[in-house]
Amino acid sequence: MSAVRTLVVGDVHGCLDELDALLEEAKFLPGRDELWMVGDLVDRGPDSVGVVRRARSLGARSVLGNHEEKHLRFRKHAAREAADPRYRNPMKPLSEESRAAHEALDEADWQWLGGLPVWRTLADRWVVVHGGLEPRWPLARQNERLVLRIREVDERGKFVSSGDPRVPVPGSVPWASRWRGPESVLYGHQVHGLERPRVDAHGDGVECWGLDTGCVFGGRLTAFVWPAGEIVQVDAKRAYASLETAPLE
Ligand SMILES: [Mn+2]
Repeated sequence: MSAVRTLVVGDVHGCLDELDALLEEAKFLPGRDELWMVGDLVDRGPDSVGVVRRARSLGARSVLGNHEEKHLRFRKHAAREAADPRYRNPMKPLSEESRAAHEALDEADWQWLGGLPVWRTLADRWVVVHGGLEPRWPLARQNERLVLRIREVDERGKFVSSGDPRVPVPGSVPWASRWRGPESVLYGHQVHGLERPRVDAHGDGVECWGLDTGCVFGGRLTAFVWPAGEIVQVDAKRAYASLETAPLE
């Protein structure tokens, strides 16, 4: 029997068939191996609820993605609206598919989603977080909402955004290119490419691996395998959404 491994899986976005194929490709063995996820299990793809249920049944440890956070926030507003007819949910309505998944999640699913942490640490070296970390602050001072959504930073390592993820602020760079540790980071959220994960390595043992290789956009689903530091991937069966036109947050 081989040693205990932890698989850290990139953004699944409802791609249940690909998640199952990836676990098979990695010869994942429940009870021996651990399954970790970088968040955004839901939305855009064909079976968000199925992915949540699979994650739960395998005892997966995920961090919170911005899509889970949005569903949880929507649910809180909806509950308040139901209790108080004068209250208006300030959020935009969910898309039709998001709404269908939202309504199909059961109480145990919501409990599980509501308990997801914003980051986890793996083996005293790696931080697993959905979006990333703001390089101007140490881990302990990160903003918990921002780390779900960060993509680009300015020259001082401060979060910047044009409001449209497809339009970078002039002079901005991916946060991972400025992060100097001491933690190494495994993250998702930003599709840097549809094939290989993005790796930023600074020569001092600090590495950032971007594991979202756009499965839902017809790319690949990627797992980082700890402690070997290897990558396992499967191809998407098809593109379920368009990287050019899907609303990004
Ligand atoms: Mn995301």
